[in-house]
Amino acid sequence: MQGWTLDPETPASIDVHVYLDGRLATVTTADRSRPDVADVYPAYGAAHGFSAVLPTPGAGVHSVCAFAINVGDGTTNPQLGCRQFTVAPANPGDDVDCNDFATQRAAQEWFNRYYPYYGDVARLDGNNDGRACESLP
Ligand SMILES: [Ca+2]
Ligand SMILES: [Ca+2]
Ligand SMILES: [Ca+2]
Repeated sequence: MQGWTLDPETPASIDVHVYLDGRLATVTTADRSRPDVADVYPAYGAAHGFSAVLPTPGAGVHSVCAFAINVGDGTTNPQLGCRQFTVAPANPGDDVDCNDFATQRAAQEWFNRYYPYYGDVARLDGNNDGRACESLP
């Protein structure tokens, strides 16, 4: 995640806290050169850009939010932005068969997890009707 921020009280670089799924993931300082910011706010200089690298979360939908940490006056840490993103699960390949599952429901859950990304990668739905392993209880 990247951007820029400054606090009107100071030309100094301020901290940015980045939250992943509601938990503090990275603390960084917005001290990278952003001449375009200095063009708009000459009194504050250019050292206000940030770029945060996050640990890669597991498969699923995640949110990342950045907050500028206030200095001096003010009591809130303004939210700079939030973004949702999806991490795809790794391709499991054709490593399961219907007899690896006890129930149709379990097979269906497996199927539903991977189908959006890789299709019927393990061939659990031979008749292509979206229902995996009909023969299971
Ligand atoms: Ca302030
Ligand atoms: Ca298979
Ligand atoms: Ca089927």
